[in-house]
Amino acid sequence: MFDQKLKIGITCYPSLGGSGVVATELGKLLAERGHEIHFITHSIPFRLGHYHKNIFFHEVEVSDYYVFRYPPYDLSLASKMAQVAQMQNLDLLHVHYAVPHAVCAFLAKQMVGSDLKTVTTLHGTDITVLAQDESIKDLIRLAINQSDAVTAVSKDLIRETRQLLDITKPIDLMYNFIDKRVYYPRDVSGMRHDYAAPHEKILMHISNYRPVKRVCDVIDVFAKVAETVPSKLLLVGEGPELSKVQCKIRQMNLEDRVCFLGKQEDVAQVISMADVLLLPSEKESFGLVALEAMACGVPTVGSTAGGIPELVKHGETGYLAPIGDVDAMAEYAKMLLLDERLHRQFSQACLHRATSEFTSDAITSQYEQIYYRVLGME
Ligand code: GMT
Repeated sequence: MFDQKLKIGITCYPSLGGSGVVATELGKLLAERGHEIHFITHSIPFRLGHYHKNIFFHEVEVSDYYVFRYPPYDLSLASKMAQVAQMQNLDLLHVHYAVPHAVCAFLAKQMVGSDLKTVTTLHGTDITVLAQDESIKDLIRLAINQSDAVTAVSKDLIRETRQLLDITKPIDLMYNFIDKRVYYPRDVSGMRHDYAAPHEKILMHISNYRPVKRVCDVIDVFAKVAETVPSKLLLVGEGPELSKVQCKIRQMNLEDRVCFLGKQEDVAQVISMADVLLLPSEKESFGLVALEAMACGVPTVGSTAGGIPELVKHGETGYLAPIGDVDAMAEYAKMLLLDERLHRQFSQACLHRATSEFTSDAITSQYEQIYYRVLGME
């Protein structure tokens, strides 16, 4: 049964974030294995790239009927899911992020019938932030309970889902993964020279600059490191707190030592320039960027928030300190940057851990097993 090819609808946030990246990469990998993948989203997922055999895109169009003060995207999505499921004869819908996608999948299933199975993957703030909101908590609980299978990207997220929503049904652990054909240490010596002198180290932060990322802590850590280590800070990405961060950099007179790279497509190339990745988040269900760094041989210094300790092994592939403890994080970063032998050892451990524990091959197979299970094909 396990080689039976499936027809799978995937819904995610197509234009941003780790959840969109994981959903899109998973879709591509499943298509490579011969499954037929139908993305049902409002725009083409940004990581989809060029043409792929077995991958189809169905655009959700929102009605702008004049009585609607707020165009009802969720209803259009649910209807589109049901239409695509019926027309393409889908076996299942795999939705990433509980709100609104799992709720829409539940509605679609009501329209299509119980032969259509639904799998929900929880990614983080759909639980750690939204499930604390009393106005939608019950809706999230309903969507999770009505899914045929639920997965979450760390043990910590499973624990928090159970605690916040009082969920008792099984939740499968499904870590984020990397494609080792893409994520490996790149030779970026030429690029490094664009940002740092040969004797300078490079610290890097990559995120969407939401408050949960605590990017101001990144600046505080870097300022302490830069007191003793000749170094540069490269900031990658953009988001709501970027101007606050820029202001802090000016106030601390660090403009000459910090470079803004904005959003970058080729993360593996950019991340390979770093000596250390900084991830001091307040909430982080997994921390895909730390895995991407790990696969490129770059250790992470960050916080112990959420699922980060399940990924970054303290004292082996990076160092972790309590949220907000910028002094400890700076000391750890200095240890790695001032001791080449230690850095090489951590870098090797990173490569080993990324390629032994978090490969796309293994994790795609685990998702397939879940699909076969909900379809009764085990
Ligand atoms: O980190 C973000 O702000 C983006 C967010 C998302 O919803 O796309 O990422 C979440 O999902 C990723 C993929 O599973 C995880 O690696 C991130 O840790 C998680 N972010 C948070 O929990 C804050």
